[in-house]
Amino acid sequence: MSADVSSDAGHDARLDAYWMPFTANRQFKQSPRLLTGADGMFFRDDKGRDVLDSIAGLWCVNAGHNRPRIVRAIQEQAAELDFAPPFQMAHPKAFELADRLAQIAPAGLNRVFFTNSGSESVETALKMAIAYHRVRGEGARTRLIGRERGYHGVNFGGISVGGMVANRKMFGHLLAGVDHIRHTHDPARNAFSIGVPQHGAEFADDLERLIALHDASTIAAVIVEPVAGSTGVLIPPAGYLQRLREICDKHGILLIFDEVITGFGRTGQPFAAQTFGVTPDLMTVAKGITNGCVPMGAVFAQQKIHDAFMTGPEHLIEFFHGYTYSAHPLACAAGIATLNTYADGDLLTRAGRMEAEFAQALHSLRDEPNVIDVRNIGLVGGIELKPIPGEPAKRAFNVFLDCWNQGLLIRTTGDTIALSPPLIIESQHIERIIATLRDALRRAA
Ligand code: PXG
Ligand code: PLP
Repeated sequence: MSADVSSDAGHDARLDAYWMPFTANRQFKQSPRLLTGADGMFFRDDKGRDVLDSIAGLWCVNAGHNRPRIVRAIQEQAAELDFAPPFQMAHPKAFELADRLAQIAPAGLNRVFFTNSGSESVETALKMAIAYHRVRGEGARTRLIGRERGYHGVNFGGISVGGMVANRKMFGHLLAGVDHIRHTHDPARNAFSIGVPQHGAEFADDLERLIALHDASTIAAVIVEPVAGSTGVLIPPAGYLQRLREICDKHGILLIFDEVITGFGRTGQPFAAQTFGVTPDLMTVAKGITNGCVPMGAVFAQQKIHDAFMTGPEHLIEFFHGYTYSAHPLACAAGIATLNTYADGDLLTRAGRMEAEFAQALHSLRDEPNVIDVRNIGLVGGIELKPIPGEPAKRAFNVFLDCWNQGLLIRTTGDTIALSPPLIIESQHIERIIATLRDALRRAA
């Protein structure tokens, strides 16, 4: 863009109209970072530089960028059937994709409801949980329990059960009847744990405290991320998820796993439920379901939950919920091609095979300046930095800008660096990520 169109703020005025999501808009527009192409492990920017992608776009491009099979499937679908209404109508690929997804899902999660994002998946799951109890005659179970530091997207249900303060405090009273169990972060006991931290299964007992307060008969569901991503990569302590499952079972409360980030191979199995051996009643996904290529999300439900709705006259709608673009043909075509691509490369279990090497590389940063914790599981890494006094998030943002200038895309949240590379990552990419980060951490000291 030419420099002759400038706004009062001293940047190109043609950047003004786009109000960017979750972005420091003014900082960005002074010095834009524009991506114009991608292939495999790399983005290309508008200056023609190759930028190594250590975050799979935004935790979504799990098979790497611009995979030919997925690209072709989208192109062919667009030319064949652009749109099909999803209410009272369908197209064949919606059934094919749901069936394929059910085959790789954790045990029993064999009913699939399509949405267009993780946020929509969360709203859908919360509504399913409340309605499920109602159709079974337990209509008093309306309360939803989330967890401190949780991220469940940005819609009102999601920020209500979510626990990231900045995402909630601006937006009023949110949903009524929501409470939160405590988070699982315990650096005093668990800092620099390699993989699953050993201490803190008892944090799950906080759910018993809320049950004692509200009574189980008022609680519909508990929603947690198996691994909390957005808040800065918190790995569940050994035994914690099992304990949550047991408490939910004891009290007839549904357990929802939000696997928007952990789904599709991130932790070493197709889903974190399988990695941790704990099966939820409902499971939300998005992102990797189409390798990030076309927006799509889904909710997986245990068959008993689906079947509970299948009562009443057969010509009546059973669940009054859905989106114009649920099971969009382009998304379904991309989803099927994505599952084929994952299968071809054995990608949904590759994070487990790469975990030890990735962990060792990450933890080699522990003695670099201001590193106060390193956390990892599968192909997820978190590096927590000591904040600059009085300027939270600044040190990590400086590291982010430095890495960008060195041709590496990372992600930061607060003062934690989060890494979630495409599952096709090779040793040479790991080495480059760690070397670039090491230099940037030293410069940010
Ligand atoms: N649940 C979880 C667990 C997520 O991680 C969502 C729901 C919402 O998905 P959508 O598709 O509506 O964005 C997410 C999304 C980050 C980051 O930097 C994480 C997400 C989104 C944007 C940034 O950690 N996760
Ligand atoms: N708002 C209005 C006025 C609508 O008519 C619709 C859908 O028909 C929506 C919102 C919801 O849009 P979507 O189904 O894409 O979520």
